[in-house]
This record gives sequence, C-alpha cells and structure tokens, in this order.
Amino acid sequence: MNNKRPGFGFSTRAIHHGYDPKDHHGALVPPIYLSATFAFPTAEYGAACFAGEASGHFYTRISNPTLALLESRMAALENGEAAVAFSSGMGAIAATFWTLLRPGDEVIVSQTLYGCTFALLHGIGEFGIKVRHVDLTDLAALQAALCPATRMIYCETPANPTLRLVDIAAVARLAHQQPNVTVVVDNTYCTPYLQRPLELGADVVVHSATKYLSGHGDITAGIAVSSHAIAQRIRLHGLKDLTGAVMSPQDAALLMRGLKTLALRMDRHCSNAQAVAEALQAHPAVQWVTYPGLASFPQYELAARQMKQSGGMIAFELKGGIDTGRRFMNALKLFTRAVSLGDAESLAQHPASMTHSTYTPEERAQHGISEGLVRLSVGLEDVADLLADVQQALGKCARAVARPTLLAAHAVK
Ligand code: 7XF
Repeated sequence: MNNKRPGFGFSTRAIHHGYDPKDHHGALVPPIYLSATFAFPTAEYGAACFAGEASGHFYTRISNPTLALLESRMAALENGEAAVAFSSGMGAIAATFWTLLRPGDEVIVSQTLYGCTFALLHGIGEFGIKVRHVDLTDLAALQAALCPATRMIYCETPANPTLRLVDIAAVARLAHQQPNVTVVVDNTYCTPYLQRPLELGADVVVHSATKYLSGHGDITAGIAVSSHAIAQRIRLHGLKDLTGAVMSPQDAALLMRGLKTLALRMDRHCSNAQAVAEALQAHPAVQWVTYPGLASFPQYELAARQMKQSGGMIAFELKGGIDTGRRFMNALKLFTRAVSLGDAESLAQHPASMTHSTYTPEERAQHGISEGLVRLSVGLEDVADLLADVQQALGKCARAVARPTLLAAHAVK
C-alpha cells in the first residue's frame, strides 16, 4: 500500500499500511525477520550506522524490519509521526518516563492509574523526580500545580479501574501554555479506534498492546506513539539503553494480526459492554455501576465528545461490598476470573486485591478506588450468554444480600 495516498479508512490502514506484497515475493502476510543482527556491507557502513549517519537496521534492540512495519502501522492508526514497540506496556511507560524526565523535574499525574504505573511513579520519585497527583478534571487544580519544573502531564483516560475521564484537549491546551511540558496519555482502554489523543493535543500516546490492540491474550506488548523527534529520543535512550525492553518480532507479527480486526472487535466489545452495564444497572443487588455509555455516567457528555464509543470495560460494586463481590466473581461460569483486559474472553477481577494491590488501602481510598469495586472486561462472546451468566451470578448475590434482612425481620417479630 502506498503510504502517501491519503484518505484510507481506519481498518484499511490497520490491514495494509506500510506493506506491499510486491516487495516480499508476493507474500500476502508480512514475513517475520527473526534476526537479532544485520550484516554490514562494509566496516565503514557499520560505523556510520552506529554514528547515526546511515539508516538501516543493524541490531533488533534498536530496530528490525518487522517491528518497523508494526510501528509505522501504529503511527498511522494514532495519527502520529512515529512509534516505538516494546515488550510490554510497562516497558513503553518506563522508557517514556526515563527518556523525558530528569532529577529535579516534576510530573503531574491524574488521580487514578493502573497499579504498576502507580508503583513506577514511586520508583522514579526515589530518583529525584517529583510526582504530583492532581485531579485533572479540575483545570484550576492543574493550573495551580503547573510550575517551571513541570516537564510532563501523564494520565489514563478512561482510568483503570475507575473509568474516570480526563478532557485531553483541555489539559493539553493548559499544559502547552508553558514551554517544555509533554502531555502523555495511556490510551490502552480505548485504542485509536475509539480515541486519538494526539489529535486532541497530546504529545505521546502509550499503550499496553497486551490488551485490545493484540486482542487475543497471547502476548505482552507495548507501544509509544509521538512525533519523529520524541520517538527517536525514546528509541535511542529509553529503549536502547535504559530499559532494553524490545518487542520480539514474532510478537510484532501476532500484534499485526490482531490489528487487522481491531475495529470489528471494538464494535463488539462496546455493544456487549453496553448491554451488560444496563443489566447491572437494572439489578437490585447492584450498589452502583460506572460505564461511559450509561446516562448516569458522571462525565457522559465528555465521553460522547472524546470517545467514538464507550469501550468494553465496566466498574461496579454490589450491595454488601467486596464480600458480595467475591461471591459474584466465584459464581461466574462464562466470565473468567483473571486480570488483563481486551481479550476475546470476558474477564472479571477485583482491583483492590489484584491489579491495584500496589496501592495501600489508604492510597486506594485517596485515589478513588473503592475496596468493593469489581472490574469486568466484556469480551466477544454472544451477548445473550454473557447476560445469562451475569444474571445467574447476580441472582446468587441478591439472595445473599436479602437473607440477613429477612433474618432481621424475623428477629423483630
Ligand atoms: O505491561 P503491560 O502490557 O501489562 O501493561 C501495563 C498497563 C499499562 N496501562 C494500563 C492502562 C494497563 O491496564 C496496563 C496493564 N493492566 C493489566 C490489568 O489492569 O489487568 C495488568 C494485569 S496485572
């Protein structure tokens, strides 16, 4: 496909961008370059590669043709100039932080973040980088937190696991009133099919490509997408020297296979999740449910403006808190009890004891993660089967919640 022809739609780019079978013996599917190193035609050319004076692949930790194809495809989907592939989402996030921050710098981060990102922030704090957690839905608080030392604003939107949103355009506008502030958005929950932060003014998008992008739960992978200049810094410093967290070319091929169906899969994740969220909301055993597609969602208008659809993730709490939540999880028959998200299989997990156990209970309370929150990643199964599973599990919780009330009523008599 000729990359210079503008106007191809999202799925066409996800399937074809950057590849022409003519250049590869007619192979419909891109070959996998399983080679750690690449031959130099002359010693002088090798030296020029290392000096940054010649282009070309010379060592897979820095670049590889299979990774380069994936990276150009991800850049095309996020509408960025360039991308860098990593062996995990945490690899991408760590390399971005280590590349863009120095001792004495300040980073402003949104209130709620995935547990290991939260832990990484503690880690970089030990190296003299000041981390400020700010409610980024409050622009006055952001304005007050910005100072000459601020170098980065980092957020997830929707946040894992609370689904709280950040208005990317508003935050980027404020951040860019000051020079040298980079806005980084973790777009894992949405993928570029639902939300494109770079188009809204962000500078870097990071992903756990372990999730929706690959979509089949068979790899761990990460991606950072940005301008050429920032991507080059992340590649030559954060990837090459500071983390070495390079993606394997075989995983890049699996990820490109997943990307071909991303739009189809996201449509189905979203419609299935909407139905499950509505069923939860209607059930008497449920205390609250958070899903961007429900009219009760506190940032419903922002979700409609910023996201193409509402995503596949749901957070909710049952009456009776985590004890009832555990009963619900243990009663599930089709949903699998597992962390991760964005797979074909529907998954249920308990953030306080699993993905967000890196927070202390006090920190969870401070960052808006309730102990009873149950997280669902709604998969691609038939919606009727998912609803039946949720209903039967809720039925067990409703009886469990109702029983003490009945006993109490008897005691009064
Ligand atoms: O290093 P990974 O590929 O696992 O990605 C890290 C990561 C980064 N950003 C977000 C928003 C994430 O959700 C993740 C990984 N989250 C999984 C989860 O929440 O289930 C990890 C399971 S412990």
